[in-house]
Amino acid sequence: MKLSAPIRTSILGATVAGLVATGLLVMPAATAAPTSDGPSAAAAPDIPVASVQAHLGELQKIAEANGGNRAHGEPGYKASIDYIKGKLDAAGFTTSVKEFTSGGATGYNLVADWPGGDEGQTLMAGAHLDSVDSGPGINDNGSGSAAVLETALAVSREQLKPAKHLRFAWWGAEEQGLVGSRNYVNSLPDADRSKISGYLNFDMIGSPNPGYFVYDDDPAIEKVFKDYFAGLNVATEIETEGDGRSDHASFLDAGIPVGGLFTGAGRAKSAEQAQKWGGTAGESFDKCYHSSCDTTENIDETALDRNSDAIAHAVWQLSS
Ligand code: DTR
Ligand code: CA
Ligand code: ZN
Ligand code: ZN
Repeated sequence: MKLSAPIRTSILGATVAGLVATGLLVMPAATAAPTSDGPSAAAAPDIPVASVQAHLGELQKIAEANGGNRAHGEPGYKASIDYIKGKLDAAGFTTSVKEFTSGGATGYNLVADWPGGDEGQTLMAGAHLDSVDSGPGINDNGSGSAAVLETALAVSREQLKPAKHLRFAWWGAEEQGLVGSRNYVNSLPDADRSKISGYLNFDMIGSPNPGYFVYDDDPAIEKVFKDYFAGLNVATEIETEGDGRSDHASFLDAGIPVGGLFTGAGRAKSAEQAQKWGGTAGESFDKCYHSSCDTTENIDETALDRNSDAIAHAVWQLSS
């Protein structure tokens, strides 16, 4: 007797269920579709530290050609913006320069969007581009600015097509009190603010007597960085100096998950830290912090290289 298909299916289903229940038939475990940020995430390319250092050399030249600094309100800052923007425009980014006023002077934020990805989930990475008045600000914060730039250029070289939308930013007037980044976050409509899945901040990542500090504001982002350095067998510590001390605070205060890296400023490296990281105990992580000697000579190449590669790793993984 020809059974109708639904009846055939239900008998077969019952038989299979019975066999499974008795252990006579083992079904393969259902495998969840690989999550977008699981092992399937493509690995980030190496960021050539020589390229990052070349950007630092250009920022040094800009300071030398503009009164010795790249500070808010000074010509060296706008020249820095123009340098970074030129590289991004040539690499296919959609860039915009947003003006603001602070202390009676015009400031500028540079925002660069990589076309594509889900704009409802935008991953941001940024760094402040301004220096203090007293010097060229190569570690503080040419280092973060150049590493974020070179990571963005790597996205272009690889023609990355991440699931999330990628946005990079260079902030003005951080040294005046996070003015540029606060202006950016405050000017975002709530709907746009809620689309930012995370903000990664990089302020001083090449200190000459470096520590390896990871922001601990968001556990998931923190883990990405900590696991990366663990893979290099480089110990890390939680960044404790910076609550409110850099541009991530502007995003954190708006409820956006943040993370980032830091190699230390004016505090002295302890004996224990020197034991695990090398360098000089009892000396500042950056003895030229906010000084005229914060030049291209004020950079530890290994720290700059490791942190640049960590930035690329996090951008690739958190946007996949
Ligand atoms: N305020 C930053 C330097 C700084 C001091 N502590 C931290 C912690 C995390 C990031 C940055 C900093 C500046 O002078 O730009
Ligand atoms: Ca590298
Ligand atoms: Zn500073
Ligand atoms: Zn800084």
